Amino acid sequence: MIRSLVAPVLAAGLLLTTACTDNTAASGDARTMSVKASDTACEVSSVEAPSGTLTFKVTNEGSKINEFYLLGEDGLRIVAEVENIGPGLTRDLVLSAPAGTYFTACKPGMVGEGIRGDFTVTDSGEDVGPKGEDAELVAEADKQYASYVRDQVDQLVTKTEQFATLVKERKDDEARAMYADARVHWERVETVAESFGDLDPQMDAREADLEAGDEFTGWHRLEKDLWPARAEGYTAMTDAERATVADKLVADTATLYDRTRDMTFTASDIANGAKGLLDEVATGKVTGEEEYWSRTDLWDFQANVDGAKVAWEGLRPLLQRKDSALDGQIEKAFASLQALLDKHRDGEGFVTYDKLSEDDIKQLADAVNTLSEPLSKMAGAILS
Ligand SMILES: [Cu+2]
Repeated sequence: MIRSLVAPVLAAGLLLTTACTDNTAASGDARTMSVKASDTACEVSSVEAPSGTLTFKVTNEGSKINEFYLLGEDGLRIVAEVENIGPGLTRDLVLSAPAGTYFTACKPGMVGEGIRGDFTVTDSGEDVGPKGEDAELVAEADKQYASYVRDQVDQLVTKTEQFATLVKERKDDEARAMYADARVHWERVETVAESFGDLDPQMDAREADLEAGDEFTGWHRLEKDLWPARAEGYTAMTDAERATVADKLVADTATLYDRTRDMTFTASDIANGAKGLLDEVATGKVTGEEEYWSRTDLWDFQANVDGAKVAWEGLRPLLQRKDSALDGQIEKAFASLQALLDKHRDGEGFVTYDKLSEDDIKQLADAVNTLSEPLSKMAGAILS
């Protein structure tokens, strides 16, 4: 779905940037911004910071759930974000940012372009990169995560092509049978896929999140046509409409494939991505909104958790050096969440969302929050 993000590095020039700095006390102030987010405003305490580890302390003073983004120069690429900030809450976004031009954005009510502002990261000239053994551990985590991303997108390409063919040939039973399984590969790397601002709305937008004038394409468009039962007064797609949407999905997936071949990830990217995946679960999957028509939300839920877990596992050697207690907390919370999810397994997959009781949903939501809490501290811990 359309929210969230990791901070993959797109430009070759960014590859040398770093994931780690220190001196939060000494030079920390200039790198710590407070953000007052309300339903109508997004006040960032400074429009500039020196390159290095930045902290945005985002306080939601409004009445709607809010999100905060740092966007790249193109206004599309999500460098890092924190979402699901309830009224009255403060959440930190910690990331390592190279010099460059950015935008800040708050998104009250989690819709629209957001309330944007300019933000500049100046070149501090400091060698803020991880050093010695830390640098080796980050390099190893990057290697692991990048290969995971490539592998998942590889599988996504194959399954999306098969799915698209079934849809076009109107082999609907077979298409329905493979829908959730194909999407797993998208959801495992969802924050990376979403970091390309253009692809996510085309491929994974949910109808409920569209705004006037937006075209409804991608996975969920086809999902609705395959499972129209909850769609009142629905007009089925024609063969031509199906072909257009299916072909576009295949083409967009091919673009995603190309863009993920040479991606590299900083420790900040990986850590914020793990948290972003959990945010995805909290805002879309546990609520049953993601797969409104097919009710296959638990497949996506598991896939987001899988992706977050892989990200954490890659960073563990570093996290254990920095904060082994936090690592232990994360480990425990992953295990509890998984045990709970396992209760809802059915054959190769899961029960559909409508089979969950209110109590089941509450338990799952609590377990997600219990994991989100320490996971949201991981970036800060490893960048310290
Ligand atoms: Cu999604």
